[in-house]
Amino acid sequence: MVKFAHIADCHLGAFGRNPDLREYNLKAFEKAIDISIEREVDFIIIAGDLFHNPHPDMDVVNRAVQTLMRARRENIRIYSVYGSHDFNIARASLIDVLESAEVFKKVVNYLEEENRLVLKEDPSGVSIAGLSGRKNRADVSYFEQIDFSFPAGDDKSIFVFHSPIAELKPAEIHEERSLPLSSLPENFDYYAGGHIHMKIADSDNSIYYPGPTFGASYTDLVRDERGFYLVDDWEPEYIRFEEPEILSKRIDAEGLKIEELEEELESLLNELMEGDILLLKVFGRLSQGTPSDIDFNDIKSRLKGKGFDTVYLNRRELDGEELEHIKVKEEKEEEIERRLLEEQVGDEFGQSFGQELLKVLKMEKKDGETEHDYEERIWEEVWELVKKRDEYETGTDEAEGKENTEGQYEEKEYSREKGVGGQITLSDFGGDRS
Ligand SMILES: [Mn+2]
Repeated sequence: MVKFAHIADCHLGAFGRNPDLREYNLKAFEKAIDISIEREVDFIIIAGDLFHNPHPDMDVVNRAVQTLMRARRENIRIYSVYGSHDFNIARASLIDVLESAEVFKKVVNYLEEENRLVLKEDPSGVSIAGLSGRKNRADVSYFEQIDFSFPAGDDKSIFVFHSPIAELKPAEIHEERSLPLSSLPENFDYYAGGHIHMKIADSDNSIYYPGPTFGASYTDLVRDERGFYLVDDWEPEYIRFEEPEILSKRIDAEGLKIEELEEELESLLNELMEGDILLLKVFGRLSQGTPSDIDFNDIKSRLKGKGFDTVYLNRRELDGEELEHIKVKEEKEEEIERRLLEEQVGDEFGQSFGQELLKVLKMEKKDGETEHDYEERIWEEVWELVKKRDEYETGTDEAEGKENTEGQYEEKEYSREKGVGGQITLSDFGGDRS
């Protein structure tokens, strides 16, 4: 009897600006692997987005490899596809490096001449095939192009993918970005999904999404399910992580005067609260005063003093009545930029996005670099930043009950040329690039 773990959307390296959340995220992944080892699985499937970006920090890589190698030393095989985050169209991603080092095997194995996917056979006798995800409509058309008529066999089989399925997806994901159920290859015994950051189980069709092990955004953290699937003799069991305990608070500041918002915050500070992580969302338009009249750093540290490991403040949707006058003191250029961003941009992510964007835009042309190459380089860097930001601005905040049109899975139409002559090639899609 075969036993395997189905993990997805670990996003290792996420929350780069919040060391506590970054650590929680890494720990959750380690826990998933360690539980898989304890439960003596034959193999582990990682259905994309193992890393938060294609070239993560080396300390994150080191933690991930140490963890994966614990499983490898117990002779547990690991199979993966690219997600939308850990894939880079232009350069090899860390996923490629880990495959080369035989930490795991990619199960995207496509024969271009024959236009078909090849199954990889695990020593347990289970055959595995997969397709990687892309932040792009390309993956939809890809599924339509590939011949999925696998040679019939008696082996049990698993199909790994990193895309939303139209019939199963949450409402905020656009229909046209999703695959119709009918586009999945038939007759697999288990469909191991990734990309959707919530647990979805369609037992009729044997399609499962475990959702993230921890999450990579505020919206992910507001959702209360984190974990992975452990599949024993083809029966999926959801392993839910009860820890860390995440508490979510919201303050509607619509129409409040600044003093009234301060009172609200004070009364929150007097509330009895327990947990490891506090998520605080303050939103709405003040009728008088501006958000920067409030010392949010002080509020955060006082909330933290109530026993939380970390306080994650989201005030992107908090607006003031009038714009402030910008005061410029005698300070260095960088300090002015940093201060203005802190004053004008509500959240830490936006502030660091602004800083990084300014840094990129100030990059100088290298010696010998052509104008064209220089522009390309700047564009690539900006593109990477924008992708990160779009991913951060995640989908509908359910508790809020209103549509957020900037859905996590919605992509803007970027006029990027794809592949040769604009054609989408398999290497665009994450196949073997050799
Ligand atoms: Mn993801």
